[in-house]
Amino acid sequence: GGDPDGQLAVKPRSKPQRPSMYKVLLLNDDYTPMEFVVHVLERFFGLRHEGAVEIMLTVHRRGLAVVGVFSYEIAETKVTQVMDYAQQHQHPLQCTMEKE
Ligand code: NFA
Repeated sequence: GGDPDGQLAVKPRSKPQRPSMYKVLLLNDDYTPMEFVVHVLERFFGLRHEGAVEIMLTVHRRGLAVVGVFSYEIAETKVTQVMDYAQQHQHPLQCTMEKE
């Protein structure tokens, strides 16, 4: 026949979509030490010290900040790592994600 492997049988109905990206957000609280937040940003987000201080201060002053934008799986891993690490150190630091 004219289509031996069947690859022409179905017309694509939508363009291939880029993978959705997710913002990872850090939230302010009254108790987590500033130095701990800086450490978290360095450890889990690979930020330089100066950049980590800047983002920490943005969270402190504005209530939250975007720490980075990642694929779903990477964003979820970051959130879990930060939440587990904060809990291990008994700090109430909150980290969450939202679709960009
Ligand atoms: N607001 C916290 C403090 O004054 C510091 C903090 C910054 C906590 C960013 C959480 C996120 N110790």
